[in-house]
Amino acid sequence: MKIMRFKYVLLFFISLCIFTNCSIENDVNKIVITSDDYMKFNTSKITVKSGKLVKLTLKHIGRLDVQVMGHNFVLLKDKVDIVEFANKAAMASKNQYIPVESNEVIVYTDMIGGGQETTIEFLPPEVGVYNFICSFPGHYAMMKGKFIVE
Ligand SMILES: [Cu+2]
Repeated sequence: MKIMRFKYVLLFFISLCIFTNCSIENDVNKIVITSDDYMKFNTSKITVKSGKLVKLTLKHIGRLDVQVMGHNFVLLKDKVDIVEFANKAAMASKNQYIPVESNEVIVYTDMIGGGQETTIEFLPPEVGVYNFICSFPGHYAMMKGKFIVE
């Protein structure tokens, strides 16, 4: 009986170890980007390691409302034209400026306003260089950069 209980306790700790694996935490690509009231990201280049989960946080360190100065992070698939995509996105106001049923996007965050932040987790696409933009109307001209998977 005691041995049985010991087994369950052991099993419990093993599964705890698997589900909350802290060593995996070191294996995560942790990215924090800030955006502001001046229509800017703080970086135009993000580099991540292939095969490792990306945990990306977008912060809006400005004060303006999401309706006026909303920002998001949109990672575009290879060979997607930024201008063409952004023009379509600009019309998708009801869908957080992401074209409905778009197959041009790898991943995107919520649209946020001043003082807010949002986090997404995803597995990076295959090794290569991708474009990221903010899809709020008109922002892509200044808010864009390269997302490099190596
Ligand atoms: Cu923006």
